[in-house]
Amino acid sequence: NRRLAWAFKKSDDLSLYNEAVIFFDNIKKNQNLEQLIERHYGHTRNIKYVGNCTFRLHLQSHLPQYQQLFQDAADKHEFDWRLLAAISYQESHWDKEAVSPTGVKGLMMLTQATAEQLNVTDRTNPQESIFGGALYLKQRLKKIPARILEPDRTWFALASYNIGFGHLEDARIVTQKLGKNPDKWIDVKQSLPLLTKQEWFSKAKHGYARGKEPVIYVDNIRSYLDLLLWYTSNKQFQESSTMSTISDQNNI
Ligand code: BLG
Repeated sequence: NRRLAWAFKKSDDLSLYNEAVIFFDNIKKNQNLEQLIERHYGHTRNIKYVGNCTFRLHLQSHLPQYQQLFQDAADKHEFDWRLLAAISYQESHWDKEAVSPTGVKGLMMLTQATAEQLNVTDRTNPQESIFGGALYLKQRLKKIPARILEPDRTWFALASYNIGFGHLEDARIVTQKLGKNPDKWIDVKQSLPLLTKQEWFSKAKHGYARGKEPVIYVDNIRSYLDLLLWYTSNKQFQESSTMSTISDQNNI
């Protein structure tokens, strides 16, 4: 943790300083400051976990095999490929054979039911999994009310990808009941965990849900996305990624 400060030119004229004090008072009162902090730092409390060297190792050892597929699927559905790659890292650590104890499988961890709905026949096939996951995310996005703007729209779609649209709707209703804004991720992320509490899930349409999971899920994806944006904008990454593609083609 580092504290931030604003610096002002030393002067007898305090008018700028006074305006700044009023400005910060206002954005604290109307919660704009809280929104800004959530938008830029809300997901970084897990950064110790994602900022370790495993991610960097996987970036070199696993990502190059799938990068083109992420790019193709992203082009088809108008996403940033790094968002799809971040989801896949959260889901499977870019392991195409990944399987959960409940049988959820593949790079994008599709359930059997979701795979059937998407016409995915082999969930361990990277192309089918990535294109299926991208289509499913697109469908989730379309279900989010149009008045919810980016980036919250994407965070809602991700939560729905993970926990299902019904439970997300329940959490939004809880948010409303608590007098908060059901269209803001910053508020809904506080209500989702309440779906584990009988007091709340007994009144929810879709019942009990492991509501803490989508909150961690979205935070982690945001952190992976930040890291991917950072690494891929770095010239060295671009060179090493091209090199690994060339050496793959030559079976080196
Ligand atoms: C998601 C499905 C949603 C489904 C929810 O589960 O899977 N998403 C995908 O298949 C992409 O369709 O919503 S529903 O159709 O409305 O019911 C809820 O059932 C997947 C989640 C589950 C989770 N990962 C993608 O995020 C997972 O792997 N859970 C493992 C649980 S355990 O470790 O086996 O206990």
